[in-house]
Amino acid sequence: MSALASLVRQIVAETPVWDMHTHLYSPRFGTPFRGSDPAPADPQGFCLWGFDELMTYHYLVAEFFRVAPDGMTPDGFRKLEKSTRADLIWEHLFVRRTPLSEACRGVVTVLDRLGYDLDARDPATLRAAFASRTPEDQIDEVLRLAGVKRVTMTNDVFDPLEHAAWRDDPTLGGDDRFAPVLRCDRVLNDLAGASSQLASWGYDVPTRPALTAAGLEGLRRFFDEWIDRMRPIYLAASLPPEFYYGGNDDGSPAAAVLRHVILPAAEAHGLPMALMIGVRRGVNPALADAGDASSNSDLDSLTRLLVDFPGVRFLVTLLAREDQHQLAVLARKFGNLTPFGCWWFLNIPSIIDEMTSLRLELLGTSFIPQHSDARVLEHLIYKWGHSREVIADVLVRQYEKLANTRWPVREDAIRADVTALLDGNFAAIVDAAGSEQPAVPAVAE
Ligand code: RAT
Ligand code: ZN
Repeated sequence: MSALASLVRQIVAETPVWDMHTHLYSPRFGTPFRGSDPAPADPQGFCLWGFDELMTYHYLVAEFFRVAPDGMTPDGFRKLEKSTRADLIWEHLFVRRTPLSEACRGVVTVLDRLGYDLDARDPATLRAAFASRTPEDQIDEVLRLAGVKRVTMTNDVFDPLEHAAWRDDPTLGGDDRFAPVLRCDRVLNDLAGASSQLASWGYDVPTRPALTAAGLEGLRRFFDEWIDRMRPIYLAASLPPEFYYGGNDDGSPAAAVLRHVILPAAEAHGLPMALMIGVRRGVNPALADAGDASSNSDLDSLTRLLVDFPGVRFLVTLLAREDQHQLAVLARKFGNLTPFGCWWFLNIPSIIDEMTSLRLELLGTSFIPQHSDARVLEHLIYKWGHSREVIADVLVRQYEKLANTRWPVREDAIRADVTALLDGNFAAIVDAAGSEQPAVPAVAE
C-alpha cells in the first residue's frame, strides 16, 4: 500500500463522525434491557442494545424468512419471545450458514470488535457477554469503538408512546450525545389518520377535511408547539416513490401539507428539512417492518420544491440506486440541497463505493456520504466500520489520481476534507440553520 493510501485510511479511520440519521435513543427514553445494571428495565423503553435486539433487527428478519423452517410464519414468529426469535435467527443465519450478507457480517464485526467469543455456537454465551454490561458502559464503549461523537435520533411526533413521553418530560432531548429530530411521516402519508390523532390529543384540527385553511393553520400551530418542545435539529419525513409536488395545490395532501405547513415551519424556525424518498412501505405486509421495498422517485417534484423554497436547506436521500446520479446533478444546481447517506438497501459496500465515487466526482466534498440508520446501539460499530473502509477506498483512488500530477496532496488538506465529509458538512448545515433562527411569525387566525 502506498504511503498516501495508508495516510488516507488512517485519517478516515480516526476522524470522529456525527451520525446524522439513526433510530437510536438516549437512555432517558428508557431501555427494555439493563444488562448488569440493577435498575428496573422498561419494557416500553426506546433505547435498544444487546444480543436479542441485534438478532431481531428487521434486516435480519427479512433474511431469516428466506431460509426459515417450513411452517414458520411471520405472524407465528412475532408471537414468540424475543430471545426465542433471536435464537432462531442465530441458528439459521449464523450456525447453519456462513454470515455473508452485509447485515450478518455486520453482527460478526460487532462481536469481533467487542471482543466476544466468535467460536460460540451457543447464543447463551453471547447473550451473557452483552448482559455483563450496563447500558451506560455499552454506550461509552460503542461510541468509542465506532468513532461516533454524536448521534441523531428520529423522534416520531405521531407515535403515541413517544408523543406521551415528550409530553411528560420535555427535557428528554437534553442528552448532548443524542440530538433530537422531529419526524412527521404520518401527517404526509395519512393526513386523515394524523388529523384524528391530533384531535384526540386535544388539538384544534378538523378531522376531515383537514385541508381547509383552518385545518392547515391548526397543523401549523401543532408543529410550532412541538418544535419548541422537542428543539429538533431538523425536520424529517420519508415519502413513497410516487410522491408528487406540482408547485400548486392540485396534488396530493402530502404535497399541500409540505407546501403550506411543514416547509414554511422549517423556514420560520430556521430548521433544515430531511426528505427520504423512494420507500414502498409494506410490499409484503406479513413481514411488518421487514416488508418494505424501494422504487424510483420523481426528481422533478424535488426540483420544484427546491425552486419554491430557496430559504430551506434540504437534506435528501433516495432509496433507488438508479436515482443517485440525477440527485447529484441536481445538487450541482441548488446550493440548498445536500445529498446524504446510502440509505437502507443501498448501505452495502458495493453500492457505497459507487455512490460515494459519483458524488465525489460531481460534488467534490460538498455532500454527506453516510449515515448509519442504526436501530440498535451496537449497529454503530459495523455500519461505521464498514462504511469507513469503503469511503477510504474511494478517497484513496481520487487522491492518488491527483498525486499523479504535480498537485501537492497534503495531510492537513486530507484531514480537512475527511472532517467535512464525516462531520463538518452536517454540523455547518445545522449550525447555519440554528444561527438564522428568525422570529417565528404568528399563525394567522
Ligand atoms: O433503515 C431502516 O431501518 C428503515 O427501517 C427505515 O427506518 C428508514 O431508515 C426510515 O427512516 O424510514
Ligand atoms: Zn431510518
